[in-house]
Amino acid sequence: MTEKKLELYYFDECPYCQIVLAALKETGLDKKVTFFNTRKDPSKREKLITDTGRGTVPCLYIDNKPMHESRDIAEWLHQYAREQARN
Ligand SMILES: N[C@@H](CCC(=O)N[C@@H](CS)C(=O)NCC(=O)O)C(=O)O
Repeated sequence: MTEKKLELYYFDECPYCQIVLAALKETGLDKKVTFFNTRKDPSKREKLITDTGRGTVPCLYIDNKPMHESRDIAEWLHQYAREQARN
């Protein structure tokens, strides 16, 4: 299975982002993700709103397709890590 491009829009103070950051660490996928801090770089928040109509984080772009909701993202990360481990 080919690797997907993963980009996380987040900021540290957000508890929902911490759920996703924990999942990234648990799966080791933190080394595969490009991080964009929307508080440090407001242009990324603008991009998020343009792309999705929502400025909330976390948002994980999977091959340029945005996914919101921390629990959905964490679940997807665990599933993806399992698939990657099988190959
Ligand atoms: N249900 C969402 C909640 C996300 C959320 O409310 N994030 C807050 C930060 S903790 C946010 O982005 N608020 C808008 C803002 O700060 O601009 C999830 O679980 O991911």
